Amino acid sequence: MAAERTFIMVKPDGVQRGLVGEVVSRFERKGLKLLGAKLMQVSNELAESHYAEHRERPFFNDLVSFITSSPVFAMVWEGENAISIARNMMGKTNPADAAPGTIRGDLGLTIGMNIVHGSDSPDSAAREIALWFNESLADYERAVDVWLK
Ligand code: RTP
Ligand code: MG
Repeated sequence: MAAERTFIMVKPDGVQRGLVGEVVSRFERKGLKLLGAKLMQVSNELAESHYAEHRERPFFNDLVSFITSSPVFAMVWEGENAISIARNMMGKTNPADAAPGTIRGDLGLTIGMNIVHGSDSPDSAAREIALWFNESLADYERAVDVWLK
């Protein structure tokens, strides 16, 4: 299977709690390849566009307020099955249901502040990468890649 790309973001709670390194480290150790990363303040426009699928949900305004409340750390990671692998590593949406060993299961408490976002399908990954990264992504080889296939 060809390498897949996914959009991952450490949400404001993760940045405020000093968990950026922990999250990056987990994806690095897994073998995924980092193609882009930036700490950024999210505008209302970007937040509403990112979470457009939830526009009619009762928690939409709270979600937009939360994601714009403090900087996030936005990333693109690449690897075989990167989208589903990252989702599995994140754990279920509600940290109360997320298994130990997952990011949300190990580090989170409530659904409103669940530390990370990850694309949930190839279509959403393509949409989110285009939305969050105007700049070109890194293009490089790693010697370790021969040990990950
Ligand atoms: P995400 O998009 O952030 O990666 O999370 P997800 O796919 O696991 O969950 P999703 O259904 O897309 O929901 C997006 C975010 O909205 C918040 N949420 N709150 N109060 C609620 O019932 C509720 N449901 C969802 C969560 O922060 C979730 O990550
Ligand atoms: Mg989602």
